[in-house]
Amino acid sequence: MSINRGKLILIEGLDRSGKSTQCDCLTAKLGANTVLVKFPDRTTPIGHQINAYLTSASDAKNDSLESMHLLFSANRWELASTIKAHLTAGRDVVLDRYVYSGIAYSYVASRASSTRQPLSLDWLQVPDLGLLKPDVFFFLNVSEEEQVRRAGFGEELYEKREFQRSVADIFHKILPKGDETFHLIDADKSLDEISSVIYETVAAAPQPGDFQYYIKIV
Ligand code: Z5A
Ligand code: MG
Repeated sequence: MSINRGKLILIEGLDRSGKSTQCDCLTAKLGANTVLVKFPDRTTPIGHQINAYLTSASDAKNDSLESMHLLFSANRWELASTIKAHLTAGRDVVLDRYVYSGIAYSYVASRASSTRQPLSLDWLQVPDLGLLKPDVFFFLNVSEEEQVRRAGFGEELYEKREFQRSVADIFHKILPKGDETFHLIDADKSLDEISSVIYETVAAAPQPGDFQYYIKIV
């Protein structure tokens, strides 16, 4: 008898929207047969380079934006076969950020300087084409007022108000429309309210069939 494959669940969202908190809650609620994968995974050699980029104080970063974008994607590709193996073995996998973060942040970063060429959505999505598509996808939408109130905001490279406003705009432009696997969540609500909605939605999601891969993201 073959085992049912696990569900691939993605939680994306704006900064400080509570993604990591909700990923932890969901992983705990789904039980021991669940794996949590956070992107960027800063523990790999590629992840070390990404961490240095995100935590460096230098502003002279725009020249390396194309290579950083490819590194964020490579960081997903280096875990792609591990994720698929978990799903095939019947384990649910919870993703904290994924390809939409990749596209949105690089898009805005490439427009933050007038001295460089902005990166197009066509170019930005190509490195992630072929990655597994999530079976259930949540986007945590937090208001700007609530976002800046939450602990830790402003510690890393992209955590500036103007930048975050532009990130919110592009996320809303590129998020799936009319896709029943996609769920927009009001992340200003309490932690418990959000975690109940997420868990109930995952529990009610149909048993996934064949693996689906991104052939077009935006
Ligand atoms: N990035 C990129 O450029 N390209 C890519 O391909 C990828 C990422 C994948 C680091 O990401 C940066 O990498 C990010 C995008 C870029 N840049 N920025 N800015 P990260 O995922 O490592 O970032 P993080 O450090 O985890 O922060 P975060 O994701 O912004 O936070 P969060 O996970 O959404 O929130 P949280 O840590 O769960 O909660 C934040 C605080 O709010 C915490 O004190 C909680 O207790 C509190 N909280 C959470 N939920 C609630 C509710 N409902 N009510 C009240 N308070 C709450
Ligand atoms: Mg987080």
